[in-house]
Amino acid sequence: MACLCCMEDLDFSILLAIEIMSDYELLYMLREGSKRRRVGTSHKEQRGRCRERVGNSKPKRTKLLNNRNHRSQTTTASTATQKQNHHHFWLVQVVWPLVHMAFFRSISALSRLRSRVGQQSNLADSVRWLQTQSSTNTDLFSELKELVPEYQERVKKLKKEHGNVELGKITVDMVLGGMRGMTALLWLGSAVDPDEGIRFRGMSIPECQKKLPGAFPGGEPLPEAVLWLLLTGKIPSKEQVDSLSQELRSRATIPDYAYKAIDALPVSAHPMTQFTTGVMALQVQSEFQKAYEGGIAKARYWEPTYEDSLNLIARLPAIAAYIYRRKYKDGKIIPLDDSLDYGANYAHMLGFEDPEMLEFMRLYVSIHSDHEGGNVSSHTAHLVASPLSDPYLAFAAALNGLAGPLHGLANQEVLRWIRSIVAEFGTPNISTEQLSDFIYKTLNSGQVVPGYGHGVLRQTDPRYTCQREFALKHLPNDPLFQLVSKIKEVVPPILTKLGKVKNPWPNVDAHSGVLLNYYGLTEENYYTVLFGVARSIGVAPQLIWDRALGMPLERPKSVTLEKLEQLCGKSS
Ligand code: AMX
Repeated sequence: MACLCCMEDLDFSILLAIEIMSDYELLYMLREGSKRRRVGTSHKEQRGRCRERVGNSKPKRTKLLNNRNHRSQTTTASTATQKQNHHHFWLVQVVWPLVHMAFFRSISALSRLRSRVGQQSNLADSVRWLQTQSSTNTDLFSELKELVPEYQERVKKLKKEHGNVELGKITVDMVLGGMRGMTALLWLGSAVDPDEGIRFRGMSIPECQKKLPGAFPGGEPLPEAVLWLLLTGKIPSKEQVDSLSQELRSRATIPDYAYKAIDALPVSAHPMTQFTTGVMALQVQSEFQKAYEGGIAKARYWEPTYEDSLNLIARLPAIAAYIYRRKYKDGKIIPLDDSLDYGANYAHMLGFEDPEMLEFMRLYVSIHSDHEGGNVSSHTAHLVASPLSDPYLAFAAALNGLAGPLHGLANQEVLRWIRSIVAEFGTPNISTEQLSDFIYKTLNSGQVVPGYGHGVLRQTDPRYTCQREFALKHLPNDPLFQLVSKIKEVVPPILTKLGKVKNPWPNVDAHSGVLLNYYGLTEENYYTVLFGVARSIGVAPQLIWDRALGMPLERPKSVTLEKLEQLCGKSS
């Protein structure tokens, strides 16, 4: 422990002590592992027993020594050599491996903690980081159930002890400017930094790509893993993710009337209109609505909300795929494949089998899942759920917000705009001047450049960057990808010159279309449906937490224009 004294940060000492403690547990677990497999005890029970054993180890050892002393007094054959052998046994078999393991684990813990010194400066952050390292239940509901009381306590404490702490001031600009920069929502799953972009439970996209389980080693993060992370704040193991995949597949049965509700719309209806209709039809099966009508207690609201949320997430790909098959293909339903994960199954039900497309869908769904709480779709879901509307009602409302061209529909607009460039010049291989002229033409006709700008971000969206990396790896010579790369060079200086655009850089929607197009999903009007399926994975966890934390009906105060003028008159 001497090295701890050299450490500048007390957090490190505490965390290192936790790490070392867990080494003893680990050793006992390793030794007990084979027994556990034989008798079939749960991991959790085993962990409890390990704790007991660590706690009891000293008295047991003393007893053993006493017994040995007793034997040595009564047995004349107990020689000095036997004693030596016994000591040797303890030294080699028990003490040395413990010291050895504790030493090396301490070194590795130290280096991991040291590498975080720049990022994590307080204990709360560091402990949160440790919490994301592991979890034990393979069942998501059980995992969540353990966490709910802890989070409830944290929120209760905050309200009681710090309810009056100010988070900022509200200006006229904010009221007239779409509430930009107004911190007014609790959102557990993710946060957007203007320069760094999204972090899912504190983890950037590259970190998620590294740490979350994929379909194969080194593969893109599985959407199920993102769901687990967003809901629990913990990094799931592959075993946990596989179990969640299986659970989602088992919940994915679609009632016939949902297909019929979609069929009642003309095929020409926009895919997002068909999608919202399908979600509304699924609402008939809401567990929350049934439980509420049955008089469920407030403390248990989150449980049927969890059921609805998982059912909704599980059923969306089949509904969404049906819409695609109905509108653009032969209308035949491709059944779910029991061997595939969530993202791959969605691609499969759409009619795609190329492993690269399946992998892209995993990435696509993962990165489109969540983008903190203030964006139109997420905020809408949270708002609509606040008077206890069930997750289906809330999510259908969110989809209607996502269908706006300044939000989720931008992905369709981007590919349409890129195609119009190609149509104008007859080739995607155009000069910088030609592209520049086209961009000015768009702006001069009073339109926005789709895929550029953002309400919060002030740098290139990391969701754009990871799609670009995927494209560089798999389709570097695709002409439309090359055009997208050129657009990224030409648009920002032009938008900057306008003098009013706060963020001239590309957002998530600037890239997805060319990748989908490359893999054969060419119907751009469908793109927002993909976004919608993904968004359920970000929105649903917050709806569950909203109910678990007893979040109240949302009801901000509005102000009339006259009152605003009057207030401004007073302050000038
Ligand atoms: N092209 C042209 N003008 C743009 C622009 C763009 N890409 N982005 C912003 N502007 C303009 C705005 O229209 C506004 O003009 P106005 O004062 O004449 O009304 C001015 O610049 C200031 O806007 P801002 O503060 O920079 O942006 P915002 O927060 O009001 O809006 C957004 C953000 C995304 C709606 C806007 O950048 C935009 O319209 N982008 C194009 C559409 C798009 O890509 N949307 C997808 C966003 C990501 C997502 O939600 N999926």
